[in-house]
Amino acid sequence: MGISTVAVVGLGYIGLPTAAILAANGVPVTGVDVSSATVGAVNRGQVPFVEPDLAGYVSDGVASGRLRAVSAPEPADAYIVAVPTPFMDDHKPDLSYIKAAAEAIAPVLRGGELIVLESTSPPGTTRRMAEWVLDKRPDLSLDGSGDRPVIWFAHCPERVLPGRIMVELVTNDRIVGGLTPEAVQRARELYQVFCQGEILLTDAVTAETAKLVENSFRDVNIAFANELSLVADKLGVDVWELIRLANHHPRVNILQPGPGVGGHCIAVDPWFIVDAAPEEARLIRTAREVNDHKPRWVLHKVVDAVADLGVPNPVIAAYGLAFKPNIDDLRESPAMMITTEIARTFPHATVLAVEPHVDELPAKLADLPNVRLADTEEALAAGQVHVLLVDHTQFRALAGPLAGARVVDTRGILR
Ligand code: SAJ
Repeated sequence: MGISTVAVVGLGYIGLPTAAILAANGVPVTGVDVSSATVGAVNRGQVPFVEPDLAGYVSDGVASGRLRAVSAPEPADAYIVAVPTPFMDDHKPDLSYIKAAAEAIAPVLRGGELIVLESTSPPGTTRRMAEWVLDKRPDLSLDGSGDRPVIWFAHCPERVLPGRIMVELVTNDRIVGGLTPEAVQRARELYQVFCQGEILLTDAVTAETAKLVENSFRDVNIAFANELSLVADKLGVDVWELIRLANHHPRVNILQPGPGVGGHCIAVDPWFIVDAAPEEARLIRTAREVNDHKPRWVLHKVVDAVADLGVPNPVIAAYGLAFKPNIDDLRESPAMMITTEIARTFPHATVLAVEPHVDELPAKLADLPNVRLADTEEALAAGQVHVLLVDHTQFRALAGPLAGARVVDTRGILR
């Protein structure tokens, strides 16, 4: 059976771009989401979050009739599951969204469909997803055994960088791993519709682990840079200068330190490896701990700066809430965490949060009486301690205005 219709389950940062790019390539797509607000927005051709170029793809897809959002799965030839896989308090993966997606798809299956898991997942999750589907549909099978119609299961981890999603969806190489060789071939056929990169074929568990390894590699390397920032501070050395010089070595390429590692991927995925191999994944665990410690270290620097200022009701300006530059995504953001903790630590201070990419403060900050959203001009004029948390392009111009001010610069903006 060819793939002429696709359902994408989960219209978030990955699912919606994937649905839109399939529609742009001529495939009728239904996007499925449990949020009626998201379904409504997409059907009006709107995008509920900021991602360059996505809005045009979505509005074109809806206008062409090839992209439609619904609140429950409808029959399709292929399903792409792109739902969140957060971790729980003990760092164990929460697979409840995948289970819910599997159980929602199961009733509409006819046999012969492909189901691809794109969500970043611990090793073995594609197989568990298959079990959840087949538990609901014992009349179907993985391999045609017992003369039951087959459902093909595969994993194709998303690898796009927020901020460049519409480009990287097309140009990145993709890893496709199946529970059976036939599933791999069918999944390749689906991704060939829009992916111009190489499509690399393997089994499902290797594909799942490859994704986790990619993000752990980056986490470990950022941890190295963050650790250097602590070492350099102790030695009285400028870490940005230190890294710039070391990177002149032909085989050294150190990343940049920051206030910590944010986002829903790099700060999460390494824990899936630690959970799967706790005795073995020592470096990966330590890197997570180093990166998770960094926001607390920054908070201490702010406490020192406020103590040095020595006034009872200081005005503290925090620049940036997003988890990285030039996006509006505040999830797992160390800047959010630090700003919240500053406000709690100094209840008599006024905290001016500057985030040009949002119109209102997220509830967690809005609930604090001493925090409000401010623009850069107000923060520069009123702030007595300035905390630079995100290197948004517009903050690059702050070096001049902040010359001589009391600054905690976590991103090397003033360099
Ligand atoms: N960061 C630093 N220093 C650096 C680079 C990044 O502190 O030198 C921080 C950022 O500020 C941010 C965090 O790390 O808080 C993560 O940002 P990122 O740009 O490294 O990555 P993400 O989370 O936006 O996207 C990553 C990408 N993975 C890799 O580069 C290996 C992306 O390709 C994945 O698709 C994405 O995770 C995902 O969804 O898994």
